[in-house]
Amino acid sequence: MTEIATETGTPAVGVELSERLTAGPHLYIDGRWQHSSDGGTRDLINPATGAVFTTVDEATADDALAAVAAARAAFDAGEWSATPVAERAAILRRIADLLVRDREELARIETVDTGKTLEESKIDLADVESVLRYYASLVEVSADRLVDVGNPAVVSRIVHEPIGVCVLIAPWNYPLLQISWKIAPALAAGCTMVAKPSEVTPLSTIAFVHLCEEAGVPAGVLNLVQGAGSAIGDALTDNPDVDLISFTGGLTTGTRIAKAAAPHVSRVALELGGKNPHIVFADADLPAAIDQVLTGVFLHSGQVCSAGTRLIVEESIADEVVDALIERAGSIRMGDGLDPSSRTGPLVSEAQLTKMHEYVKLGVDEGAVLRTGGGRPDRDDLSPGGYWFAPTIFDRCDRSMRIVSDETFGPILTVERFGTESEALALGNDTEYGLAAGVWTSDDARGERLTRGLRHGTVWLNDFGYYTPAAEWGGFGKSGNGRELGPTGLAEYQEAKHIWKNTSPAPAGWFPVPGDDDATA
Ligand code: TXE
Repeated sequence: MTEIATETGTPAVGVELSERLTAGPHLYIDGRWQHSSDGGTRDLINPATGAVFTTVDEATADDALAAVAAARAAFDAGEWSATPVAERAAILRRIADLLVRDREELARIETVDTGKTLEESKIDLADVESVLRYYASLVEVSADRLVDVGNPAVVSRIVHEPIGVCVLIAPWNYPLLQISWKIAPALAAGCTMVAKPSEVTPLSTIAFVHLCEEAGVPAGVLNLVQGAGSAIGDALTDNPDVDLISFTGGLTTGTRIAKAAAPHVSRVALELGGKNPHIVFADADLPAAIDQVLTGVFLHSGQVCSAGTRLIVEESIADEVVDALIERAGSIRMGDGLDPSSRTGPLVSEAQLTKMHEYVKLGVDEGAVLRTGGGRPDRDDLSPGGYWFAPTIFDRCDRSMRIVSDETFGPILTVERFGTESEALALGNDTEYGLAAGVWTSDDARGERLTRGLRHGTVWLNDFGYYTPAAEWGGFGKSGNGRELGPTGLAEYQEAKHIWKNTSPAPAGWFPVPGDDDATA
């Protein structure tokens, strides 16, 4: 029996899942598991070791076209959208139950694929479960409404219908979590879809699609292809059969997808990351603020779209805060995610590791002061092939520096200092992104001014990083458009239709009827 092996010798996943995942096939099109049409495969690498741990099928553009065609045919057949809402909700709840059944195995898969700690993977899975249950409940409550048109004979209604065929593209930092934010509302709404996980971390999504199949999602409704965006991206996004593309990833890829979709007027929802300010005033609860600034930037080695990578701190407390952060950063226990003592793991890939080294060099060249980190941690116990990068802090930064303006997407904190509230607000808004921001102050009025003044999709006051399925998530500016989660996250997958019914039909009376006395008068 094949098991996905790790360097520690422990099987990465349980036997049941491991067999179907290692053996494949890994593409799921029109209800059939299949290999790539050209036999192509991709090796998956454990970021904690740099070693290949399994191989999956990699789709061709033809496979991607076939997946979209299957989703189109399934949608046009109309069965899924006509399935009673209660039944669709029951399937979502069944998927959630199966997820709970397999959570230990799924968590190990996510950890070996991404490098994140097992505890983080388990939290992700609990969140996936919540999202499934949230949309199952939400869709059961009709959002349709009556409109008063000022004529008692007319019944005017707004109803919501599935938008159609959706392409769901996810990144590698929260593979299953992010694709679940798309699959759950799309299924709830009655859409059909093609899911494309990141080629770097497809395994948990493959496992999840097995669970959806087991839960009774009909053939053609949920299709799965994985592969590099450069190979299959155009087939998925420049495609007249696609009604909506929901994408989470980088700004460059997001704008490319928006252009590809434009000729077809496909709806495009983008979540493109951020460069998130974390503002600390001198009157804040400092122990709490320091702890949350640390967590906000170094959790998951900073590979979080809402990571608080820009500390904007009041000058009078800046040295105290930065010194405390440096001390705490040095004590973060980094290690293999399967080791329960690890509090954070490696970066996901060699490409991300190289990117961090380049940003550190850039920061030093730009004149920022490197206070801690900046490279591989000085530890003999970390696997030599792993993608390790120490928590890094740059002090004395300013907005002219690219380490302050670019989304580094790794464990690099930059520190800017401010004197007045208006300076803090201006700095917090001085970014092309606008995904998330944090503010720490004990002054309620100031907190209210800042939370309203910051142009970001989520603002935490005296807290950082939390989200809930019932609250919208998304960004201002170049952090994207549209919203995931909450009722808006379901509306993304729906068309609003106005139905006007006259219970007492009558002529419009606008154009004169020949022979009518009034008309000839
Ligand atoms: O992302 P890409 P990458 C940011 C972060 C990171 C940078 C690049 O700054 O350093 O993006 O990461 C698919 N058509 N974020 O290169 O390319 C790709 O296969 C269709 C922020 O990994 O955006 C993957 O499934 N799809 C982010 C997905 O897009 C295409 C999380 C994301 O990959 C495609 C990750 C194409 N032409 C990175 N090209 C966040 N918002 O949380 C690629 N893809």
